[in-house]
Amino acid sequence: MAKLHILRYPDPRLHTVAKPVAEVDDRIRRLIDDMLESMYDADGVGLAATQVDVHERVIVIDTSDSRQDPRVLINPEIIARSAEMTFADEGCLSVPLVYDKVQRNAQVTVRALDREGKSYEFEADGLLAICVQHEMDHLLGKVFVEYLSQLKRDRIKTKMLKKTRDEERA
Ligand code: GNR
Ligand code: NI
Repeated sequence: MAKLHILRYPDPRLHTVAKPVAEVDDRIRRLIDDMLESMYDADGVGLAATQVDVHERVIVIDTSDSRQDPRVLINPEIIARSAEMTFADEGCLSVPLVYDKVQRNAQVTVRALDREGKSYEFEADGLLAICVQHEMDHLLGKVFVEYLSQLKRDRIKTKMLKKTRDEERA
């Protein structure tokens, strides 16, 4: 397993639209293992392949308290959404130390392939529902800060560029 570098906003590669996975093979399983290691190492609840500069439709999620309940979503689709919405704070490993509220569907039904390439479905609510929608946005090249005002986004951009510069100096 290997820890992967996570792209930081405003890296333009975060706006790449991911392609569907054609075949769930050992290359994809290796990517999944590396993404899980990177997600756990960074204390994240989810990670999309886009964030590690791989532009294929692969997501890993673990919203459990035990941090021992990994979920793998390949070629995910949302097949149903609740009319009910939720408005909750989000963060992103590609936008460290920034948290702000985003509106999402409160419940979603998801269909995806697992690491064996088998199709499965699940219903999500709470943090899991938010996380699925946040990760699927990444696969479309969208970062959560794009839901915020232009003013907030500009401030976040400046803060991230400074943070990256400071880290490079250190
Ligand atoms: O670790 C993460 N926490 C989180 C909290 C609220 C809403 C969404 C998330 S996802 C984020 C990890 C990440 O950046 N995934 O793309
Ligand atoms: Ni994110």
